[in-house]
Amino acid sequence: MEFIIVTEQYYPGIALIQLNRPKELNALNRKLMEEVRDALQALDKNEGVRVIIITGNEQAFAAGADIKQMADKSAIDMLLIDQFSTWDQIRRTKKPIIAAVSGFALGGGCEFTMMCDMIIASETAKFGQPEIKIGTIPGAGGTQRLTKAIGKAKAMELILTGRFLSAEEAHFYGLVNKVVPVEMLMHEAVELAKEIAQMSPVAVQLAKEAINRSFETQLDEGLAFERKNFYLTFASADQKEGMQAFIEKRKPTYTGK
Ligand code: DAK
Repeated sequence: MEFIIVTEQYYPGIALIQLNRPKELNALNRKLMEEVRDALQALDKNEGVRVIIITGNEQAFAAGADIKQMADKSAIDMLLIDQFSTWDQIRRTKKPIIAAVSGFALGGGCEFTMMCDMIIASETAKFGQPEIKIGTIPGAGGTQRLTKAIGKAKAMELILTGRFLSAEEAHFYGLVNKVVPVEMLMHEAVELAKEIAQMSPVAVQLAKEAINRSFETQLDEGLAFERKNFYLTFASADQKEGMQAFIEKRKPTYTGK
């Protein structure tokens, strides 16, 4: 491994992957991402590992995909390189992944943290999708996952301006689980991992799978489901009572029928 450091038993049952290209702020070149994919596949098969933590260093989790590696590529080059297959493998990891983030998590770095299952951030963490500033847009799920995580208005603002979100704001908007002082980052990530590691690994895997499923339902499907339930309320006595009470300017009496 050239660009990552893997510690299989960082703590009993807990593996650690550290992104290790510090001079380039852990810019995610293709080799680094392939190494991450290979490490995750091996850890997924390793029965001694229950939870995986991925971290960077104090300056950066990752400042994005490697711009220097992409700059002169054509659309067809990008298509043929097909980095998506590597990134897709990462999100197929069955075991829970906690991202422990300090410093920059930008562009592909931010998208990488969102492909993890939970995020513990240090007070110095900065999240953002600044691709717009270099003439492109997020390519590894940023427009979808960030929008789902923090809502349309804020995601629009971040993606269209390239502004960063502080750790505090990221917590406020629900992007991260917890914000801690830098020196507590790994401790906090391990505490969370330890708790999960005590649970049935089968149940943890199935729960992770089920939660991720909720992101795969299309809006149309969700709206159709909502609509059927909306119609169904019109089969209830309570809907009749509620609307009649409104018209008669009185308090409704519901029977639950
Ligand atoms: N790529 C390559 N090198 C980078 C880099 C990056 N994303 N970010 C930083 N570096 C390098 C800098 O070039 C510099 O190298 P030297 O000049 O020393 O050789 C070194 O790291 C230190 O950076 P700075 O000197 O710029 O440090 P500062 O503290 O002044 O600034 C910064 C820190 C994070 C604000 C700044 O470095 C910055 O703006 N970086 C770029 C952030 C960015 O635009 N990120 C988005 C990149 S586009 C896909 C998957 C993913 C993606 C696309 C497709 N597929 C699966 C197909 C994702 C795309 C992106 O992420």
